[in-house]
Amino acid sequence: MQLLIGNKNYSSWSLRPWLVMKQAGIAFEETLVPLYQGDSKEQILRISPSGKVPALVDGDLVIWDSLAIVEYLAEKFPGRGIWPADPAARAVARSVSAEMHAGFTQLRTHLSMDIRGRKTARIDAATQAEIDRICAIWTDCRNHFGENGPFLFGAFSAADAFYAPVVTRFVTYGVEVPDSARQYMATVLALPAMQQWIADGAAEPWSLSF
Ligand SMILES: N[C@@H](CCC(=O)N[C@@H](CS)C(=O)NCC(=O)O)C(=O)O
Repeated sequence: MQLLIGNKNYSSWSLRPWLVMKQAGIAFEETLVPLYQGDSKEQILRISPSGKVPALVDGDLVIWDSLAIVEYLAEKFPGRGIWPADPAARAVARSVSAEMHAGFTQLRTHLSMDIRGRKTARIDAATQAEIDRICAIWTDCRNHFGENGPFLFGAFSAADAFYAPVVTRFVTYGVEVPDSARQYMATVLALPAMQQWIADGAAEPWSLSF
């Protein structure tokens, strides 16, 4: 399988399926197209019909969109723990992942992912409300489903991958969060795969300003 991704420093959507695949031990080749360069769109469109990354190529099949990719992988590799095994936990994991996939527009606009950057953001009331909602999601998941491990649903699952870019944004913009959230962030950041992604992003030559 081949995973088409954007810059590791900037492409939050690419990080999600990449991290899922690494954590699930799924072998794949990664193809990185630096975003917003002269021919980026053309290069992406050669593989991804939406013109966006990520896209997963499996033989003749192309799957674009991070959530569709993760669902495909969960079906193709059952038993790798991509979603929690318990149906109730799995349903909530899908809910919080879908909430991230479909929402948090203030965060996306004002705190865009720039992993190696250290910035200050003007956090208005609407953005703060989204930050509070994310911290509440993390606390609720940890309290209800997290007893068997340090992640949202105990063991690592796709839900953690969906929130991994938020973890890096909170670091980049020095967002103040409760201790429980800080602990969860440290857990995600300590993953060897996250460390690899962060180091690869830090070494990239491209610099984008949003
Ligand atoms: N809903 C899509 C969003 C994909 C997306 O917006 N990707 C951005 C990069 S993080 C992109 O490809 N931007 C390049 C462009 O629009 O030209 C997903 O979940 O995969």
